[in-house]
Amino acid sequence: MAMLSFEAKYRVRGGTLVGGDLFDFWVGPFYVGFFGVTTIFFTFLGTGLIFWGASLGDTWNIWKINIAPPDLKYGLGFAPLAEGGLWQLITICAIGAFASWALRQVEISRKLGMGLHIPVAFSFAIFAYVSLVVIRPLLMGAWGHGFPYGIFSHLDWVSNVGYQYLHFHYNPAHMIAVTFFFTTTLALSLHGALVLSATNPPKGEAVKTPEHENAFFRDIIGYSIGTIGIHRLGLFLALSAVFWSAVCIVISGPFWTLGWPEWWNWWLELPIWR
Ligand code: UQ2
Repeated sequence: MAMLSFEAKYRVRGGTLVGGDLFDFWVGPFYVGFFGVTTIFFTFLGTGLIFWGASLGDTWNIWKINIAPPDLKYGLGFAPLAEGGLWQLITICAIGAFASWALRQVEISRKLGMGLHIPVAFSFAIFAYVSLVVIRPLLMGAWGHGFPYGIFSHLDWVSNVGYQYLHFHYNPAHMIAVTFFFTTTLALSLHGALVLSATNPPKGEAVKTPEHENAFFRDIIGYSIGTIGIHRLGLFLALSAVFWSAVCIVISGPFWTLGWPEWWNWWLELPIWR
């Protein structure tokens, strides 16, 4: 079946979480749904607020535009629009848009009778963002602990917060996150290379099968994880990288205020040395 007729066949009513049939329609190739409407709403409002915030700054240089969170003195209250209030509204719009997008993924997955792996995976990315601009600021008692919205400014924020803990690479959760990021690239490069090598035989030869893929890895390391297994592993590695990234920043401040190198003193203080 050609893909276009396949899509027409599965462009079916139902699977909505909210709104019943009311928003159950498509605009061109795009499914709308209640959460399509809310995604558009939050995206346009949030983008408009970003332009408003940028217009209050002193540059239109794309790299240098900055919309900062409120000063720490505002604590967990609302700040005046020009003093971080816009940042707060933009944050609400961002979370509204991201959550709407995830729920639109849920509706489409339900329509197609698929698992919810895609929205679950995307929710880890949302969790990473929310841990930076909501969870950690809440735990530290001020919205001012969120990161600023700007290309260079958010890089400066990451560097400054890192140095506040002397050497972030000594943060054990950061170590785990980095290891998962690197392992993710290893797994994807193995997988991408394996699939392309099997599907690109010498001219005139038939495309190779998963049996060839299994045989390659059994020959070289004595183990093949399998064609579904590699995708389960990839999802696990990628989500673990995001999860431990969120953990590593949420514990910095709320649960550990010294330099991260000092955290390792527990090792030197073990009674085995006495
Ligand atoms: C594999 C397999 C695939 C793959 C890959 C492997 C046929 C097409 C890449 C090999 C992967 C292994 C052995 C796991 C490596 C472990 C880590 C932590 C990187 O066996 O099945 O399917 O793409």
